Amino acid sequence: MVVAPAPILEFTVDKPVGCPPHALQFFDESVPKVAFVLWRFGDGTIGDTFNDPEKTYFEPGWYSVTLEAYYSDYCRASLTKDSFIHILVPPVADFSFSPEDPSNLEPEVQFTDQSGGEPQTWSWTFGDGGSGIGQNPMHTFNEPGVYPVTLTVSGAAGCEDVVTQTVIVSWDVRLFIPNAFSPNEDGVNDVFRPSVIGPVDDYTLRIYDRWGNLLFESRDVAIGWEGEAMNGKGLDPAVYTYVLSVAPPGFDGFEATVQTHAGEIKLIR
Ligand SMILES: [Ca+2]
Repeated sequence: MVVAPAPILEFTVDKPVGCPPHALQFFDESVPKVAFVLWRFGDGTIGDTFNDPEKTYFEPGWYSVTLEAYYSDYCRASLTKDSFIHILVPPVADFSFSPEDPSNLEPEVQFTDQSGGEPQTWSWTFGDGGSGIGQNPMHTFNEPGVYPVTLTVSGAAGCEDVVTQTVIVSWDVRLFIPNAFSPNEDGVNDVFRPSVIGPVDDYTLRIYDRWGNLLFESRDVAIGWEGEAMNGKGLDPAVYTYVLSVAPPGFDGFEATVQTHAGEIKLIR
């Protein structure tokens, strides 16, 4: 029996550090190369018969790699490189934002990074054509709509993660409703007219007396109650009831939320 001399085992790898899933290639640099080899990749998997195997690691960690060469009939040589492959822990992208229900009245949104791991850079797109960098950017949405906001974080060795959340910016209206007025034609506070800030798609103001009789109705923001009944007769000083219903426009398929307010209005002469 002729016993071949033991090969001098050696191997290298093209990319020893990476993010999962990390694909790399080992190179058998042994002299002489042995036809039958076994690779132990350190994650429980093995490869055989290939001198230069490709391999993908899926989990973060350090991996020791062993090359075993079977030469002659019963001879085996092996080389282990400890902690040869390093698969990094990628960051996990996440964020919150405030207010959670922005509107035309509150269009500035503060975004706050909540990512896990150790991101080193942050890249944002706000879904309206705007973009930003930095960990906690502020963004102003110029009009109501449904915006997909995407945060991309990257950590060591370029490990990246991406998350998208939807920000809904709605139309909103703010109302200021007086509780008294004096329709005595002195030019001061002669009309009961709630003031409305923001766009209005639908508006109804109704005034009732204490018996529930309708005294006045307006469907125009600009037209208020001058303290008269339906027949134009001036009413006596008393407390009356108003019911006000205001709806901002819908947008992107969203129905607007109708605001309804009821209360008392004191008529003073
Ligand atoms: Ca007055």
